[in-house]
Amino acid sequence: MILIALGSNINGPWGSPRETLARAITELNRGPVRIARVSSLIVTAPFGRKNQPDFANAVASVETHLSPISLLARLHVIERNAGRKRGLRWGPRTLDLDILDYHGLIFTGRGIGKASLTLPHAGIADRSFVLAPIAEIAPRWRHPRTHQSAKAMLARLNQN
Ligand code: PH2
Ligand code: MG
Ligand code: MG
Repeated sequence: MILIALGSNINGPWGSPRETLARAITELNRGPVRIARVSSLIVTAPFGRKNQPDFANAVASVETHLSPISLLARLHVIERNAGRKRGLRWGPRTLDLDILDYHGLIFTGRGIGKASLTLPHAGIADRSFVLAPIAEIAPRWRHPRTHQSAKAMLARLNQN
């Protein structure tokens, strides 16, 4: 299973964060990439850097023969078309598309440009805004490293 996180917290050329996520789903479902499932959209308080607008978040599962890097390149094109400017780490963005899991692959290496790519995404365990949508659309999914379900990870997160 390939899981992609979607996030937006400022208006862009595609409209509001909610409209931007809807358009991003349409753009993702093109060419070599097919959307399998899309979670409910949730509005979440900003994580990491507090003084910024709330986010619209969702998770989609996709099917593709693209490699992780080729898929990442495709995500970056969609982010750019949505008006994304790369700025502050954890700062406001019109659209963020992150690969959360690529068929259970465990990998850290070159991403695109100066960025590195880590799979599964390093932030899954402490972000309820990805765990809750994963639990919704992929209840049988397990974290490739810890083998915990999203529901179990969410329960652990809510304990702390
Ligand atoms: N993305 C970030 C930083 N903080 N907070 C929420 N609630 N949702 C996000 O998608 C998000 C965030 C960096 O990618
Ligand atoms: Mg992100
Ligand atoms: Mg990102």
